[in-house]
Amino acid sequence: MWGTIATWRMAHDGVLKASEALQKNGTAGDAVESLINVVEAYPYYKSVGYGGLPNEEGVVEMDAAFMDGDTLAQGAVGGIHNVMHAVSVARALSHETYNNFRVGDGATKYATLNGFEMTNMLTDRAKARWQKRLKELSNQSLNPYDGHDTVGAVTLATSGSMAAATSTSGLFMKKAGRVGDSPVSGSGFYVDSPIGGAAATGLGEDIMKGCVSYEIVRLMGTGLSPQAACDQAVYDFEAKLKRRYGRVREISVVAMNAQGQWGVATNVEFTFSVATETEAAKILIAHPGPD
Ligand code: SD4
Repeated sequence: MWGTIATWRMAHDGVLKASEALQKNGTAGDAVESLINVVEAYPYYKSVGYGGLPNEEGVVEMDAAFMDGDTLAQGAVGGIHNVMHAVSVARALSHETYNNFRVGDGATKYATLNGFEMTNMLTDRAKARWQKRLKELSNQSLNPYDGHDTVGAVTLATSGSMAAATSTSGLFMKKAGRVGDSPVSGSGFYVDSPIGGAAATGLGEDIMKGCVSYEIVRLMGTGLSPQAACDQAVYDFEAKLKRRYGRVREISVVAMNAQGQWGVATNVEFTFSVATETEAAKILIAHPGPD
């Protein structure tokens, strides 16, 4: 069995590409990296890679991660800049013995030294939106939370190996150096080949309070289906956060298990893309679950 699932409609072309590779017995790691690379390179997605919206200083800072579900090896970057494919840098870091999670200038330096494609990630379109927002902000208070989405994906190869990865430019108008859940193990992503994998999107500051992706994989490991694990992880956590913290923002998750079954849960309207050996690639909409 092979399969892949990824957050948001923007992942669909990447899901198609990954599906082709997985059908031909491609590896889970190559498939998930190529899926995310497609999204990173597309200039009109405002929240990932090239064309991603900048922080409040006008700099595009990206977070990304890669995890190999066989070895549990992980690599991640936080606040990296001027790099076309942050997830590929994260994957390269996953092969290192030490220094697997690098941030800011250190992450960018690693990418430069290791021959990754460097480019100014701020497109004219993204710059114009930033300038417009700066003008609006001189009259009103800053809400950095409009305009953010992460591409997060899980892949299952015919060999039974699994991988997970994420990439995002984070919150529009975030503070310089702010890092969200996407590169943080167990929060934005997690995968364990004999069990399954999960990825999250939404407000990182909230997702990190619950290590939501790890929790989904843990629940699948107790025998829950991906759907039951997603429901329990998201809705129990959402209720807890409301009780204990007073409010909760966007949280959406996707998961796939080692059998290619999948699940999603969300507290906002949420699109995702999925394909498996038995289901043609499609974009679906998930609606908020129990309050
Ligand atoms: C972050 N989780 O940086 C990311 C952004 C996101 O839907 O996924 N928004 O907090």
